[in-house]
Order: sequence, then structure tokens, then C-alpha cells
Amino acid sequence: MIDLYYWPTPNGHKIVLFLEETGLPYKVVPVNLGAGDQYKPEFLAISPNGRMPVIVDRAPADGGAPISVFESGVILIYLAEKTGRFLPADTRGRFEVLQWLMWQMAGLGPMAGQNHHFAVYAPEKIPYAIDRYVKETNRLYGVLNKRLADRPFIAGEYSIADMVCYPWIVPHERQSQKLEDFPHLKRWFEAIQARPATVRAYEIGKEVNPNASQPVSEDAKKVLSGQTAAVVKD
Ligand SMILES: N[C@@H](CCC(=O)N[C@@H](CS)C(=O)NCC(=O)O)C(=O)O
Repeated sequence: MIDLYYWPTPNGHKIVLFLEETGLPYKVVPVNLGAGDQYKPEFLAISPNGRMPVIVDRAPADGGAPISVFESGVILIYLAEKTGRFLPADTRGRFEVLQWLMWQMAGLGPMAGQNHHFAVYAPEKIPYAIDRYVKETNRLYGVLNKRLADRPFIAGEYSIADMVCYPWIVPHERQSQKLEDFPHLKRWFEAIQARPATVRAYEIGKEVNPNASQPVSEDAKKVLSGQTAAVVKD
């Protein structure tokens, strides 16, 4: 029913977490980012930003033509609305979830992404840049830790807000963060890690890209770095 255009990265894992929790039927379409699949014209047609994940729902609720959705946060809102799961229907509960989902999309994801870039991928190690993003990631971990001090999950019950944040905490060592410094975050992290759906989601990631834990190859780095407007030109 759902085609998931996917590669096992933090943003990709978010959607598999949801699909495995709900049991919604789906088919993985691998998008090999290191090989440049994200810039094939047929992929750009459903993902104008040249990024995965993307879904195509072949059986939308309105019974019409297939719907494609890009941006992981929006994909999760779409799937939550489709299934009635992991996003409360009432206004208070719904916006409690959505504000933390947006916090991840605008803060934790991009900042931890820059952290990875300058600490791991940049050919030149720039202390100012590394320090800036390690500190900002640390601040965001502190925000999440405080939020989790008096509730099991970010918005009370397990929701799409947790699913967007969890994959970005998985690489905490690579982000120069110690979970021991954030006891509430650690407890939350371990609870999600132990969910059967989470275990299955990360197994699927290993099947799709058995080299996911290896350093990015030099060829892949060439594809992924220095992109300009030229990559999305017709
Ligand atoms: N805000 C987007 C970000 C998606 C994103 O950056 N995806 C990365 C992998 S995590 C990607 O497709 N990268 C391909 C590239 O950099 O060329 C989302 O959450 O869906």
C-alpha cells in the first residue's frame, strides 16, 4: 500500500519506526544516497529537494490517485492521520506532539546533522565549527532531558514526536554526547530501543544497507558534498 523511498539514516529510520509499530503494509524502495539515486529525475519528481525519505500512498483515504509526501515530519503526520495512531485527535494533545515534532525537524535534526558533518565528514577539522555544533547538540539534549523528567515519553504516550527524535539520539557518541549526563533521556532512549518495532526497524536498515556502520566511502563523499543548484536542474 505504501512505497517507502528509504536509505538507513536517522531521517529514514523515523518512518520505518512508525510503519513497524502500526503494521501498515509497505514496500521499501532503496535510495542509495552514496550512489546519487536522490538526483535521478524520477526521484526528484516526488522529492524536489533531492532528499529521502519519501512515501507514495497508493491507497489514499479519498480513494483518488496515489499521493506522494516528502519531509519526514510531514510523512509521519500523514501516516498518523491515515491510521489514527501516535498523534492524539484532541487539539491540546495534538499540538503537544506537533510542537516537539517541529522542534526536532528545525533543531535537533539540523544541528546534530551539522555536528556529524564537521566532526566526521569535513576534510578539514575546524575547531570553532565542531565546538559550536557539539555545544548546541548538548543544549538540545538538555532540553529533551528536562522535558522527560516527569513523563515517560515526550508528549506523555509514545507518539510521532518520539519517533522523530529517537534516531537522532542513536548516534550520541558520534555527536560527542554522553547519555549518562542525561538520566531521563537515557531512560527514554532505552525504553524505545527495547520496543520490538524499533528492533525490527534497525534490522531492516541493516538489510537495505549492510555497510551502514562503515565509514562513508570517498566516492560517496564526492556525491554528498559540494552540491549546488546544478544537481536539481533538468
Ligand atoms: N528535512 C528532511 C531532511 C532529509 C535529509 O536530509 N535526508 C538525507 C539523509 S538523512 C538525504 O537524503 N541526503 C541526501 C544528500 O545529502 O544528498 C527530512 O526530515 O525528511
